Amino acid sequence: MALDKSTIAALAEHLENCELQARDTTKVTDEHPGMDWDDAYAVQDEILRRKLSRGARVVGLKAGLTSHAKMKQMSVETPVFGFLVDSFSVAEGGTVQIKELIHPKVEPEIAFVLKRPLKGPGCHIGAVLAATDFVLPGIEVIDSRYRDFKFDLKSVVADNTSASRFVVGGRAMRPQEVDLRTLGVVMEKNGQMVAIGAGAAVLGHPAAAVAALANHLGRRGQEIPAGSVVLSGGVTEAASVEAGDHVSLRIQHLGSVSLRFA
Ligand code: OOG
Ligand code: MG
Repeated sequence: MALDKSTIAALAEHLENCELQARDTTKVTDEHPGMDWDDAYAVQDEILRRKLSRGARVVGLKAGLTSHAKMKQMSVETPVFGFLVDSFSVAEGGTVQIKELIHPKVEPEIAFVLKRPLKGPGCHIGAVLAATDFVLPGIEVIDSRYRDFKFDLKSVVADNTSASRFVVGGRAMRPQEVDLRTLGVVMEKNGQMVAIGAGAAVLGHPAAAVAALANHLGRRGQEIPAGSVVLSGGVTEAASVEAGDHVSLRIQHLGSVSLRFA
């Protein structure tokens, strides 16, 4: 660790306030270029601790930057991991208030719900499929707290990987019943297609993103708890949204899920 405890606490407070007050900021590494990976995750952990102390509940976890489209869009090369709390969750067909957010974007994702915990190291696609109860479509609303969505990996990790809102729904299917690599993914905004892809865009197989998350947590002595919803990462580039937009995601065999922005 390169940063001391009080610096980490101050950064977490600042980033969380930006989230809660919908204001943007410069990226953390501008002021703290020496920040290392442990510092970045420590800031994220401290944001979680602040939320838990106010009564939030963790409902899931997310992997991000797991497709080449996303890595290219954000000019980075490795996946990142974050948490999802109950206040991020939007009801199927629900409405997100744009004024609560800075510059939201939506991305189509395949969500996993686990029936058994998953622990790394050594977690692999087979273990993920065996521990998964079902998969279903999910739209993640990301909202980087950094100006113009410009960041490096450590800054985005500190910012809980831009996590903001998410919705899951559609038809839950056992992972054995579908080929997650060839599942077609179509996202529409106001009835116009804005993104198409297939499951394999996520690390060759979306379960590989869940395995990477379990391995990441395993290095820190943690696991993915049973019952967690895990967002495996945007299949395509994210699309900007504004008030009045209606976004729907259809995934082959898994039905559709939608949300609206007001
Ligand atoms: C980082 C979060 C990326 C995904 O699914 O790739 C992410 C960002 O692009 O702001 O959630
Ligand atoms: Mg995402």
